[in-house]
Amino acid sequence: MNVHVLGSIDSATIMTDGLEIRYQYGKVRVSILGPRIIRVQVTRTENYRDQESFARVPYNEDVQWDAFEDADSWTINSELFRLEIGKPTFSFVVYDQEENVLLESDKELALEWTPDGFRYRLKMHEDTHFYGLGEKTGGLDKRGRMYVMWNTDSPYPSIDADPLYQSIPFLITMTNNIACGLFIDNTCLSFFDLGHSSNEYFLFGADAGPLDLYLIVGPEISDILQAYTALTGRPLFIPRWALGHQFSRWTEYRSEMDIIRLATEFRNRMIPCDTLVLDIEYMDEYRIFTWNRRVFPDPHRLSRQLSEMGIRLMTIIDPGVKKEPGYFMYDEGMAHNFFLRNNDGSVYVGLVWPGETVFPDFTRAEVRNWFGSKYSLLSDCGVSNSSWIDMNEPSNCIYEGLRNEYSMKSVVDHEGHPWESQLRNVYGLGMAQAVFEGLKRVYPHQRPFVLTRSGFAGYQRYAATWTGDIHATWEHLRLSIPMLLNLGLSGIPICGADVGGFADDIESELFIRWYQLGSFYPFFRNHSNISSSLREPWLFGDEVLQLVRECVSLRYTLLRYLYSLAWLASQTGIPIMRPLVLEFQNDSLTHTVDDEFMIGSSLLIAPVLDKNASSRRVYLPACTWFDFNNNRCINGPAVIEVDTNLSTIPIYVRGGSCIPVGKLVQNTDEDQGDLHLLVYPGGESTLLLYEDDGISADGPSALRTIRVESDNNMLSVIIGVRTGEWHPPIRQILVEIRTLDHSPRQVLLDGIDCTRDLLSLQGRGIGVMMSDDGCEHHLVVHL
Ligand code: MIG
Repeated sequence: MNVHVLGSIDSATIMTDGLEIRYQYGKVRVSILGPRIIRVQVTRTENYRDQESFARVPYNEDVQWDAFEDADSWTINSELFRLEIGKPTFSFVVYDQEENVLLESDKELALEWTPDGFRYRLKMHEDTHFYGLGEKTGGLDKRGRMYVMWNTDSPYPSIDADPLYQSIPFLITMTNNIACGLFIDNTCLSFFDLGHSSNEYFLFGADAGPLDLYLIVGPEISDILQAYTALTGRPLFIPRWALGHQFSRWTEYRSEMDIIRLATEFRNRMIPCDTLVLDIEYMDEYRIFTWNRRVFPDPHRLSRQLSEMGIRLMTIIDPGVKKEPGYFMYDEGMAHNFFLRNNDGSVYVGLVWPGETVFPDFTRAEVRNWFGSKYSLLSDCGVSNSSWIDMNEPSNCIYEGLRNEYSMKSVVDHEGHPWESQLRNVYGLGMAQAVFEGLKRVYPHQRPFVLTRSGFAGYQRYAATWTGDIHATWEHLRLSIPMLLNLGLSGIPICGADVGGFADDIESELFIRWYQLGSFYPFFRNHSNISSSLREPWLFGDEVLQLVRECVSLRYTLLRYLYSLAWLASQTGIPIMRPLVLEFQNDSLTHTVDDEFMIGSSLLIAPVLDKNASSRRVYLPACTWFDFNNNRCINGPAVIEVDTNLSTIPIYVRGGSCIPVGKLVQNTDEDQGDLHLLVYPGGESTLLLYEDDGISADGPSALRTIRVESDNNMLSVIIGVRTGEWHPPIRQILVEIRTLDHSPRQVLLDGIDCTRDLLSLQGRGIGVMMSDDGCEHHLVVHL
């Protein structure tokens, strides 16, 4: 027993929000922050933290609890949990009120100090699964692996590369179907050994910095996500256009006509598209906030022409500023002392695209304000209210074959403390904040869209993300699913991977499979490397073009559903793209499924991930399912083998669902016409339909609840009253009840028999039309 860790107990005090225990060599503070959130801080010095948290937002919820002491433990009891603290080594056990153990530290050696940091050891059971940790390689379940949090540019990452671009030290554990969250609010290099070096324990720790833990009590994963995003901030609500299809490529543009031509192709070929994205070559020798005027003499004309075609322009911005007297960013930053400095007082100079580069210190509010205000230069050129921010790990020294990062060990923060160990991991978060807030000042009444490569826990407040420079391989296609699912389980609901893969050439079969999967990524962008084969969908032949058109079009018809889910994510932290375990937590067969996923609660997507596949296996959890493509009913739980050809995207609808769809449009600003509700029997559900103008930050919105209930004899749809001040254009509601293989006995709309007015929808089922007058409507179908 390692009694020297904290030593003997001096005193213990019960405070208004918890407990403080003073040991011979340190002290511990346990605070009950909310019904599900326990904060545990341990220190061997006077202060629990030297710095405010970068991840947190203010949070405090009332909670009733009481504490008891006996010879060698304390017990804190509240409505949702019981926490037992072992005195001698500061071990702890978290129970739910049914006596299930959620988390249990080792009794003998829970905490260990390392030279400047700590490690904590917790018990792992046979049935323990691990989720979260943000953007990581590996499967959905992280068990058996070891991960490090250290923001790193990882050009062309291998299939199990670690660390990657961002750090989210937030873990969800689940044992016997009961989940618990663990957030380590420490920005230094941290690690998670999840059964990599032991079969009985998992460990986490950090090289330096505070031991500041949050334990988040389940039992549901969704409870934990709501609490975690209450603590670290709800995800930004992106504008609707950001859910549209985007096309991007790192390439040397020859003239603005290259961009106009792309837009024209998308329109002529009827592939819906919302946004074209310019990568670093649009700048004047990589000077941020400038244009290469030889190629783009009049960016405003370009953006105007695009906007006439219903396409927005988005541009990349890197953090690094070219070191060049006379360049306004450099001169202004130098004049105000905005750049990171070395311990000898000189400005730190790195090597990035512009050559010698200096780095704004985004931890300072005045630097964020300055940087953010530069977005008026882009808005003046008609660039949309958005920014793609890259290289903000920060990436440094691209000339050393991209692999050798320059050390930034000599850098100190504004107060002279070492920067790299404490602040490297929040560089991307700070940049995202600067950009988000800058855009909000430039466009005060609109919601910005920021896409960042790097970040730390909490960056969901400011930005969406993509998974960096993955390869155009079948392995990376498959890997993108667990990566995005775990980002979603880490508070980042808006995420995607480069459709078509960033690096390498691509064959047409992989390309179409990637589009079919990518159509369901929350963030949906085709992007590729300067040296990869071209990715324009029309370069792969007519068949591929047609298939790309089909899956992109399907996404656009589902836009109302996706948009409501994006709104829901911004209110709750519950992701759009969900692992099956989030929806069916009690079904142990879902716990490791990561080649299928749900979109919301209603759609299960099982994309084809193998070359030359003529079928694929699909697991359908316990409920009624309908094949979206042919309405065939399948009763789960079931493992089915579904035949596939190049055009197949296996999609299953959960029985009892209502999916709001709309007319196919070519960009998301177009009106989608009548509100078309696809309703399925075989279960029940409640849908929250959110609508607004798609872009306003403070404009009117409308919300309605649509409730479906059904049994063998009856199906009812209750369309709740529309609340809020947003009004749709005059339109009808079409309720389409799919899958009915016979005419219903009777159909009542608001109590009136309308059996004879049913629309027959060419073998797809029946339809009922009503006016969308904002009032409540009841539809009852007697089968
Ligand atoms: O060192 O801006 O991940 O999406 O195209 C490469 C050029 C810098 C890395 C990004 C990638 C982008 C590329 N950037």
